[in-house]
Amino acid sequence: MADRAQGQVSQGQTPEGQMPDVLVVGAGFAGMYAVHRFRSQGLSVKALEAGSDVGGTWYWNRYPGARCDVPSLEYSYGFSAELEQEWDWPEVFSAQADILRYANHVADKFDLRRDMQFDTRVVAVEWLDDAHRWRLTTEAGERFEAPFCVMATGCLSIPITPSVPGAADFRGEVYHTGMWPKEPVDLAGKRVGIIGTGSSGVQAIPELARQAAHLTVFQRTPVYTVPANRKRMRPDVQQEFREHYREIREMQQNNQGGVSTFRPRKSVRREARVDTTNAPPTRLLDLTSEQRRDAIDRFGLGALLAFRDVYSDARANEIANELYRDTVRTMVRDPDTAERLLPKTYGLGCKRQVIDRDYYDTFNRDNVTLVDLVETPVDTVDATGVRTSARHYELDVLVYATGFDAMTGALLRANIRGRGGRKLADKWRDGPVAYLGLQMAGFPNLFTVTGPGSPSVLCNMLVAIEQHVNWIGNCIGWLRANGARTIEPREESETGWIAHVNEVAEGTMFTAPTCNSWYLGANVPGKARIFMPYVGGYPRYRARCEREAAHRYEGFALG
Ligand code: N01
Repeated sequence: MADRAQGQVSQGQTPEGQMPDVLVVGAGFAGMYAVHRFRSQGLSVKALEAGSDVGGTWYWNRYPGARCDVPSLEYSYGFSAELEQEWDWPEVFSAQADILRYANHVADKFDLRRDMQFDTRVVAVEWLDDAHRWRLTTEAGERFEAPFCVMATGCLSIPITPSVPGAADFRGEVYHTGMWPKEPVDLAGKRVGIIGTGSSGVQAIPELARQAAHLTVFQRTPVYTVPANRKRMRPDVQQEFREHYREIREMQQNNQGGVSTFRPRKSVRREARVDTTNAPPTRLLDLTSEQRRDAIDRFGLGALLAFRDVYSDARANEIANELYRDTVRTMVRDPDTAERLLPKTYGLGCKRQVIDRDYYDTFNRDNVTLVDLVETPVDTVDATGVRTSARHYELDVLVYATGFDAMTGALLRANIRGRGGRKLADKWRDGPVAYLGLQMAGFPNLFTVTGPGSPSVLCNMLVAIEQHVNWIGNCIGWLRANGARTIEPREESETGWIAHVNEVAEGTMFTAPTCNSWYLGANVPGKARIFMPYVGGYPRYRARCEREAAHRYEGFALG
């Protein structure tokens, strides 16, 4: 290891005392699989992680109510049949604690920690032109070097806290959902305020309301949220998945969002008998208004998400938005509160769909107050609470559920410098430019897992991660076998890909003029507005990556 006092270069010693082949930044699901995959192909690897253990998103986001919106049987690694067969999920959609338990199990089973260093934040990533390798510097001053560097830093890993005047004066407890403490937070008898009503806020609000004496929700933009599936895992359903896992993983590979269409037949007989000839049409516009109402009465608000035209046709979208609003008006008892909770300035499908447990019902509780920050903006935070333009709210605890500097935040904060010392921050001044979300021209041998321009957050993340790590591992293996030392995209590959990423996003609700989402960078003041993930579908994207590998990486320059 580095001699911190003298600032000497440590070359990221592996057990054999050599410089590793690959340095990996991050030990979330991407970094964990990268360590395992690279090791299994005979590469030496070292992963550096800012947290004290594995888990990434699921390590940091421990706020009450945190859980995944992809079924756990699918939001799990597919690389080990043994792992699939031995792990039991307690719920269909798992809570954070269970997902973190799974991450720990994987780390133990594959002995991943042996090649990981925790409590180590990377603050500089620099290409050494003459030595043809990357040098990583940590906050503590340690240095690591390797010919390849893989940024497995996550898409939503840099929490943002808005700069509210006086925020530092608040004398109560302050938390961010994305950096929730490991130790239990006792909210009993306390007056809690929460700012933010995105996925994190919507999940946290019902739980905080149950625990606190009083909860004040400071809402700037109302949310579209649909009720979550809350089923316990049935052992026979899990068993049936286990019997079909190879087929399921194959289906994931061919699904737009990386989630299979597998439906248990043996264990869920009743559903299997449903007469599909009476299935609802897939276009909302094809239904009469009575049929639309009936669909919501029977299947709840989530029914609106099943109609494809809601995402592609502005008329269908507005009909769905209005149906949504009408339904919420029936769910919240106080009409003024209900009206304030209705999203009116943008449509369904613009943002990542939020899934909740008891969100609207929480506003029927006596101990919950909704504050509309558009009507009465925050003036200041002071020692005892939050002052809006209308009044002062006394608080003991203030929770920020204010989101992340998504997709690019972690990469830019790592101070990456490529050939000739060129800063990634300069290259990305007008938005991220990368080829396939995997590599950037001018930054040889640097790979990003689920980087901007790849399906990433629009895909089952575990599927997207495994595909990227496999591609990177194969690429490094191929370079070695073919005597190439470096790889980076050709500039024209990059510009062509970005044009394609923009083209497929155009005309969708994601990029509607009324839409302001973190996908577009709109949640960070000053961030370039550009749609960052690839919306053209995972199978199409995967085929493009495979074509590159099959054609000797023709879109890349080799050195
Ligand atoms: O963050 P967000 P998030 N004053 O950016 C508000 C994933 N995730 O952490 O819209 C007042 O969505 C902001 O208001 P506005 C998932 O991909 C998944 O909730 O900017 N309010 C908004 O209401 C998700 O999309 C899961 O007007 C301010 C909120 O803070 C992503 O993470 C669970 C403000 C931020 O919402 C991010 O979700 C949790 C200010 N100055 C997260 N600044 C699941 O798997 C911001 N806000 C289910």
